[in-house]
Amino acid sequence: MNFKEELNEKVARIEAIIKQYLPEETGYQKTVLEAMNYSIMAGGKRLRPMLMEECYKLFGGKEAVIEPFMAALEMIHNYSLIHDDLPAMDNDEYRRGQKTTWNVYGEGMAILAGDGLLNLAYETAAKAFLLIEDKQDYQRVARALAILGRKAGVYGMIGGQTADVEAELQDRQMTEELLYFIHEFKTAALIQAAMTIGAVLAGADEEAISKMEKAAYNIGVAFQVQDDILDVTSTTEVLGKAVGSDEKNHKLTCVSFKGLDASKAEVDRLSREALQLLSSFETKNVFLTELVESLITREK
Ligand code: GRG
Repeated sequence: MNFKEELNEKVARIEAIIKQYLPEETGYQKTVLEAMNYSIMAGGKRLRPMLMEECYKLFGGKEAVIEPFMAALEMIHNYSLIHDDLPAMDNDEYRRGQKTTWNVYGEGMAILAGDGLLNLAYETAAKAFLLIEDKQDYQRVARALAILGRKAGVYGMIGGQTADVEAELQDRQMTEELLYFIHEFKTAALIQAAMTIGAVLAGADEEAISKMEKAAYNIGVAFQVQDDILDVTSTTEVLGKAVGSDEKNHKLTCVSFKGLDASKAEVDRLSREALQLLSSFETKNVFLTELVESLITREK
């Protein structure tokens, strides 16, 4: 099987896992449940759960305990996209080639759908406790839950989004430090959650976990810089969302700060460093390496 076929197979498997944890659309709250399912099943690369599972496998993980965490992280990612698309934030009407959640269900329902997915994420991740028996595994699951909360919260994604929103509203002078703070916290934090949770649940040692956190930082920042690049070089058809939205929203990005060529070089440098870190582990995961390589040249 080549990389592309393997990737498609893994996406289908991840979607089947996520579906197991999604709500039934019944009851007086049916509309919000529909909006939650609409958002999470509207496509997407499933990059975060994929990285999580591949890191888990790299350190010898073989159990189902990883699955609720994979679903939970994708729920958190999708809640952040629903809220980010709202008129009060980026005011985007299309994502993944489909109408955004607020554009279909209205703003109030989209806020609630995001909140619903965020809560469901922790309810889902907590189900990992029901899949284990050893005391050692309980400690790993507890640590993984704490990582999820921290990296998704004010010391992670929400913190990065806060700095981003303020930089935009106040036309704050962008410095390299602020740019990297935003990229690290807004984007790399969830990638770090994915990769370190995989390592923690598989029982990797402390040195390997912190090396994985560093590799994930590089992958996450490179991913965001590539996102900045695609916003100016791609098309709405390929991306499935409006291009040029960073300029429209007065966002200072790596491209506006350093220029296109320097941004491309940055994606390459950060990714190569991440690949070096991954190759320094005793065990190998060829698919994980190929996945990181594919992100350097990703077109959407
Ligand atoms: C609103 C709390 C809150 C947070 C928003 C993640 C985020 C912070 C905003 C989303 C917009 C954005 C540009 C985020 C940076 C990370 C990023 C490039 C997200 C898109 O991730 P993909 O490409 O999405 O993995 P798919 O559609 O493939 O799932």
